[in-house]
Amino acid sequence: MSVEQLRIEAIKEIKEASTQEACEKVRIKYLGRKEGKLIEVLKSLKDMSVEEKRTIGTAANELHQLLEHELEEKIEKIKRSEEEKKNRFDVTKPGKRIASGHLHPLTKVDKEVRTIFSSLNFTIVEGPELEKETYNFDKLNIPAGHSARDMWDTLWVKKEGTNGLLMRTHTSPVQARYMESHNPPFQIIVPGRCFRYEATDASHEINFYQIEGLMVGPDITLANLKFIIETFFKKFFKQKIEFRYRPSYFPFVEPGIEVDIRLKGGKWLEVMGAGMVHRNVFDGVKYNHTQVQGFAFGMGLDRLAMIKYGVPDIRLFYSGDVRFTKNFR
Ligand code: FA5
Repeated sequence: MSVEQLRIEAIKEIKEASTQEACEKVRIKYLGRKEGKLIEVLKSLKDMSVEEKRTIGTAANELHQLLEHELEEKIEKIKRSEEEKKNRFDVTKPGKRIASGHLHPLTKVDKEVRTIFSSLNFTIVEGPELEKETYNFDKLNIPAGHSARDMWDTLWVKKEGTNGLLMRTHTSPVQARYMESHNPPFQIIVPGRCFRYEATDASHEINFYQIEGLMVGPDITLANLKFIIETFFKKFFKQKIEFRYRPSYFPFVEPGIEVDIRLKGGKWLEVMGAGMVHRNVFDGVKYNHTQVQGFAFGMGLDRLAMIKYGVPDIRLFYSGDVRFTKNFR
């Protein structure tokens, strides 16, 4: 085969080679030291005339250089296109997950509680966090000097005779506020933030949330309280629950009770204070206590969230640590 024919053939094959391996095969076929086609041409030179040796030898050397150059270029080209392929946007690949925001677990529980009570026909009412002493205490049958004031460690903002200002220690003051401007029958819940001047621990914060409940009408009894509470907890925990009612004391209810619940396989947990509204509270808001009765309850929203999500320490909710909150997507 002439050098020229070899050139045409080899160039054609280099053009057709689409991988690095294919290029290597072409290189061995034409430039291989042992059996390469060009070596064969050089071997055959020994039987030729001096003139032929010179022209064919030179042509063979030039072809060698040419093919090496062509192969090198082709391999570079293949490498470049492989690199491009790797970097190309592949629409068939699964997408990257974009980190999106989500609600705080306490906000979730708050929303859920509101939804359940709304479905039971309760109206949602709110009241001020900075509260007058009279609403937080006096109108709830806890006059100045009453030892029951010690039940609530209070953050006072202003002490002024009996007209002090404080950060409300519970949501119960909204009971009096609402009754002063509304007539029974009604049923409300009051979700809201409360403050207590206490040492914090796994179940106590200086700032936490409560949900107050109040239902007043001509013939409301403890049986209504029991029904509403049990319906609420069953809807909230979506499982069978055991209930325990213990006598307790809060100045604004009579009788006063404490409600415990037990979830499947768990232990008894105290979840709320409750009772029948005290006649002194009705008298204070100018209701006729011979004509109306009512029940009230107050529960800790943080405690509900702790039970629901198995959170061991209330302080985690307020830590601002996203490693904690991101568990509640
Ligand atoms: C009260 O605050 C009453 N106002 C509840 C009430 C309302 C009784 C209506 C009767 C009628 P108590 O101090 O027990 O009660 O608080 C109620 C709930 O708030 C507790 O069961 C607990 O879940 C939550 N709680 C109280 N203190 C803290 C605190 N420091 N940190 C977190 N949660 C708290």
